[in-house]
Amino acid sequence: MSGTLRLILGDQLSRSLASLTDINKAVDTVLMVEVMEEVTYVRHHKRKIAFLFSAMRHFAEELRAEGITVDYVHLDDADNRGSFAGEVVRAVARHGSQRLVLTEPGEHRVLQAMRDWQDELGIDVEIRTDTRFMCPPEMFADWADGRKQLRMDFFYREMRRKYNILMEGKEPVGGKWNYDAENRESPDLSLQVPAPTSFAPDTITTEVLTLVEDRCANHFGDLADFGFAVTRDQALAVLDHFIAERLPLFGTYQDAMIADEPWMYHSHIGFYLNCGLLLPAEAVQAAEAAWVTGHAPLNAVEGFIRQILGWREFVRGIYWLKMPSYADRNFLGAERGLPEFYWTGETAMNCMKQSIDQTRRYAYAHHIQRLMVLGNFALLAGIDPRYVNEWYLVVYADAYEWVELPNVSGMVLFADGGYLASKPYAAGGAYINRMSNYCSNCRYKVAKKAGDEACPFNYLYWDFLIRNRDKLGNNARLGMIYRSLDKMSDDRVAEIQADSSRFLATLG
Ligand code: FAD
Ligand code: DLZ
Ligand code: SF4
Repeated sequence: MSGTLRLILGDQLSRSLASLTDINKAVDTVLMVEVMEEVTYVRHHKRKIAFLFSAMRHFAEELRAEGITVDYVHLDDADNRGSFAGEVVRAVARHGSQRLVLTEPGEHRVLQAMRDWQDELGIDVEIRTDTRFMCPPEMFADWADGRKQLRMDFFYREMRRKYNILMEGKEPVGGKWNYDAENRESPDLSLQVPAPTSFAPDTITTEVLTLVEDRCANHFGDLADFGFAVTRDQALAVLDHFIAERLPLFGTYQDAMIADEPWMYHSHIGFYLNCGLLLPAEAVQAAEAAWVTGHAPLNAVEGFIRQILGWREFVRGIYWLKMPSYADRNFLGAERGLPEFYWTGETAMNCMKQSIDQTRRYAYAHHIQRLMVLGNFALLAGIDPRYVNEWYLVVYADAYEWVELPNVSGMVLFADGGYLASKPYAAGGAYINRMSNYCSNCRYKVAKKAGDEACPFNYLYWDFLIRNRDKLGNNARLGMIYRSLDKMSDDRVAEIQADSSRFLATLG
């Protein structure tokens, strides 16, 4: 009798994955497939593809070393049908399988397809819950039930209590749930930021880099100096180095941006959490332990834990609760195309240029670059959420729809009308100037409000509020800002609109 076939996707590289726990090494087969459909349904960044293929190939080797049979289909294999479904059909025939075990995927699109496989394949298909997350979708749905708006802060408190993280009995350690008042310092240009943890490509990675250069030549992004972790041991080393070297200053400089310094005091573990090489619980526990031993202060540790136990689980909860309609939300009716410079970096706005160039080189930008520079511009300029979502899904090596979509449509673009965020994260140039050194080397003048030399974020900010008054005017958190707008003279409003029209017309 043939054993069970167990399909492992590129973002399921965890030995503790639900579909691997009961594997029978004597008869079962693990199936892993590199397929063009996943590479091109959006044309992912070259570095992201290379990272994932190398991590998949290393994971397959590790399973084999354990005595597990792995059927690994390479992108260039002659009969590769190019899709999950096509490769599953071939594998079922190859192995004479009567049973296929899966773990639920990270994207609604793939889950829908998997649900049809039972009928299409005529064999028993079992889809298991992904137990690697700390908040199962049902628990999130219970928490969200009856709430008109969802607020991460309240969800996060529940998670702290549930997992007893940074708690003293029923109270948060230190008496506060959130220490952001001590975080978010402006950048200190004399900082000696530690170098990122990086690994020289081995034979497997070198082969993959050649494959990606060859097959994905017209995709966005660079492959030079590839240094991602591609095994669990390497990913654990990234986490260890973060805890040892960066965590103590994580909170303080969480929002700071310095030209040519992409990595700052962030952890750079999103790539590994999202493909399964690291688990969220172990990152949370490592950070908590650093506080217990006195290695890192509470403001840093709490801030870091909130990102993983709070934000990461929160956005995933929203994704599964609201899909598929969430992907179509466009509350502000934004219709503009994506400016070409999001791909080329050719713009005189230095903050945008720095963030895009770095994204092209590393498939990475930290949260504030994604939110307050690249996202803020897309919001102010009124770019259609479909294009913005596609761009973010393509360009970051940690991007999968479950985490990318709520961040972009909910947090950045307010496309869900305020379900995830209580107000749009819109800001003028002063915020970027306060949190970075970008403005000192820009063709535009951040202190100027009007005219050709003025920072575009300054007039676009007000233009955005004027344009969307019918949708945002009643938002209590924007009341003061709209009152300031009301005090502006008609001439000033006309000037803002003229500057904005002139600038937006240049975007094509
Ligand atoms: P750190 O700053 O060190 O944070 C630690 C971890 O916390 C991250 O690795 C991540 O797992 C988690 N985290 C932090 N913020 C968030 C958040 N808002 N949502 C979910 N998890 C969070 N994160 C992704 O993992 N994939 C994405 O596709 C993605 N797209 C984003 C798009 C936009 C517009 C914005 C504003 C944010 C996005 N984020 C995304 C969240 C965040 O920017 C990244 O998780 C973070 O920059 C990854 O770098 P890091 O590992 O150094 O994170
Ligand atoms: C992102 C990605 C890419 C580029 N290629 C593959 C692949 O060839 N095989 C695979 O199993 N997974 C790949 N992935 C990750 C999938 O897109 C991801 O598993 C689904 O989107 C579900 O989250
Ligand atoms: Fe960006 Fe404006 Fe500063 Fe230039 S002046 S870097 S456009 S915020």
